[in-house]
Amino acid sequence: MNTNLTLISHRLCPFVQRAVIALEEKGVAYTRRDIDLANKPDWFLAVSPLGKTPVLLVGDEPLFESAVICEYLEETTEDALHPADPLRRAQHRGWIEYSSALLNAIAAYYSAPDEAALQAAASDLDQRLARLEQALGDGPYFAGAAFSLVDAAFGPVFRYFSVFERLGVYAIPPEFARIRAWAQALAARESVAAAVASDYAEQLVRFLEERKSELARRITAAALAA
Ligand SMILES: N[C@@H](CCC(=O)N[C@@H](CS)C(=O)NCC(=O)O)C(=O)O
Repeated sequence: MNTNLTLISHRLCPFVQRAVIALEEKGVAYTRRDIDLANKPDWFLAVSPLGKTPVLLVGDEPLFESAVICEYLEETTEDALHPADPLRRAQHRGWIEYSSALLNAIAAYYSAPDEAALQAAASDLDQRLARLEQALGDGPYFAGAAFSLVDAAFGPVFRYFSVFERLGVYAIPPEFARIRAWAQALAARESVAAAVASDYAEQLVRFLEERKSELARRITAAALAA
């Protein structure tokens, strides 16, 4: 690709990470520009109709919505990350949508205002993961040996769970062995690791502690007791 690509990003945003992973997998040159979503610059608002990251600037043409950005990269670059078969490709798009719903469920979990809401959000996560477990084959990736855009979408999902597990607040249930193995394979993939800074876990914990949520109270109490 000859056009300059700039990915307008936020350091923790899971949707940004999808686009970074696709760019890295395809070996496409790009510049990443992180912004502060709590203090959005005017130049960002001018190119982001929903005021959300990611936005990919293709030259000076803005593209918004992570799934759309990934589809554009797929159509314009080498190294396909979608299956060639139209039915399989459509199914992959469905599972990418599923990962977006899972990200919303994760946000509901870390924003839950009280104990009852936190427990309800955790069991909602369990149910969503149970359905996902049924969709998986032998791995290591979603569709077997080939890394796909579904993997790019779930890498950022599992990153939350790995931090939650380290904090002792939530983990992928052990009976979902296929998901646990898949999450490990994704964490070990170079493109997935490269999508965040090395201090991601500390930054995420700080972000979680700043919520006025039950999870924030738990993390803070555990840190005080340690
Ligand atoms: N559907 C969008 C979701 C993007 C999104 O929600 N981004 C968040 C950050 S992870 C955002 O920019 N939120 C706006 C804000 O925090 O003000 C996509 O897939 O790109």
